[in-house]
Amino acid sequence: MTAVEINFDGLIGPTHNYAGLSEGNLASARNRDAVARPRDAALEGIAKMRRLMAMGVPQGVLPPLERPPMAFLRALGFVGDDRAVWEAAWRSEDRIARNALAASAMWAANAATVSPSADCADGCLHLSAANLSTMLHRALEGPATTRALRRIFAGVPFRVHDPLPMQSAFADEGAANHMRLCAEHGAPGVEVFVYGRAGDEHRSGFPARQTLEACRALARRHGLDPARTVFVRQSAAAIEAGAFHNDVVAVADCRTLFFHEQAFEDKAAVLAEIAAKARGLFDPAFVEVPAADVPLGDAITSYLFNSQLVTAPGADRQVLIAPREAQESARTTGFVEAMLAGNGPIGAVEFVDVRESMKNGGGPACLRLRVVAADDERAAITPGFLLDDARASALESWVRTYYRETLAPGDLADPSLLEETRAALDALTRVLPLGGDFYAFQRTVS
Ligand code: SUG
Repeated sequence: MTAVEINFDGLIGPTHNYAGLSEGNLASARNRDAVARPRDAALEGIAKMRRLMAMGVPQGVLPPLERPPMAFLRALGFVGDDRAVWEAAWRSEDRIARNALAASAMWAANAATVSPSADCADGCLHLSAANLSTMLHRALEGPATTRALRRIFAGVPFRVHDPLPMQSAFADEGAANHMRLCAEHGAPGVEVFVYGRAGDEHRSGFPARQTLEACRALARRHGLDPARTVFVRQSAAAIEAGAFHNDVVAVADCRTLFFHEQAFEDKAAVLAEIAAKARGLFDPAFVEVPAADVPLGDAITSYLFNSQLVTAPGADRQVLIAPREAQESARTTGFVEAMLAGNGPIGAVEFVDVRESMKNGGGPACLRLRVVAADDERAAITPGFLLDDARASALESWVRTYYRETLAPGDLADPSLLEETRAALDALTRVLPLGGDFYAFQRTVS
């Protein structure tokens, strides 16, 4: 069956700012309290979507979530009208208020884990929204993300699952810790789940945000065949060096796994298991980046692996869509030049500018959720969430109308930001087919 890979990018929301919320994410810590540029951020994101469309790769969009989520603040005992709730939250719990304002739903690779129908026992395309339970600001995303996914994937061929239970034993960060290898998108694949800890394990150091139990539960829900499913432990060294998700040190597409030598705890066992489970389906192509060429620290600063690895229609070698920052590291560029000059599966690198997202630890790959859809499934996606030139232009003019140019820490408590954000999101529900009741503020009268 023919199938295409569609990248659904998170549209960067109007409250994009740098709050230093993610322990273990070095960029987020480094840029804490920097002045953010929400308008540039959103336009950079749309420009990246346009680049992919120009390569012939279909592109979709996920809406930003409502920030702050008022129900969360009210559950913490803040009362009054929305303005009073917001002001009271800032007066007594400013860190909680900053968590409530995060535009982190932009990182769509953490929205869900997706298994194409070719891998699932019931022949449906399964999506499990992530619970993102490790970080407070991200733990607020799951229910609204599920709602968005149900609007987009509303048809018969789809199964959208709620996030896993919020307990630490089931910590799940979605597709950022999931890879799929296959002969071609529509063929059965080998799904690789990467975890940082067991559910009951207490590690020291930076948090491991994905558990083995969560991975197993996702595989069960999706009806994956154990003969084509691999569970891999991420190396502790990678987590300690700042790889808070697997997609900071590895990326896969079709037959190719592009990874850092120190990405996995037991590399030899991982490669052997993938090769064994792929037997009869395809020959995997392992492209390993040795630590001697690109030390882990350089890989994480340059974000080389947080690239989109793309098989473009008609191209004979794959393209890596890398962040501009990868050009700034001599060791990374040295490796990339040598790789392109060889005759491996990756034949080109294109650099994109997503600097505003990068400063919070989100590269090109973080901004997209990949959905492999067979022809009938693609046709069943709610029209209007797939981009064409006209809709991309409509989103750009929406951003130019509603977004602030800059957002500094001192601007965040301003209740007019709350009102502006609502006006923006309300207008968005007329650009994307979200309906007039998608956001909570549209459903409640305060
Ligand atoms: O979860 N940053 C995000 C970046 C997510 C990147 N995603 C992937 N690797 N797939 C995170 O750490 C920082 C927000 C702040 O500090 O304001 C943040 O949430």
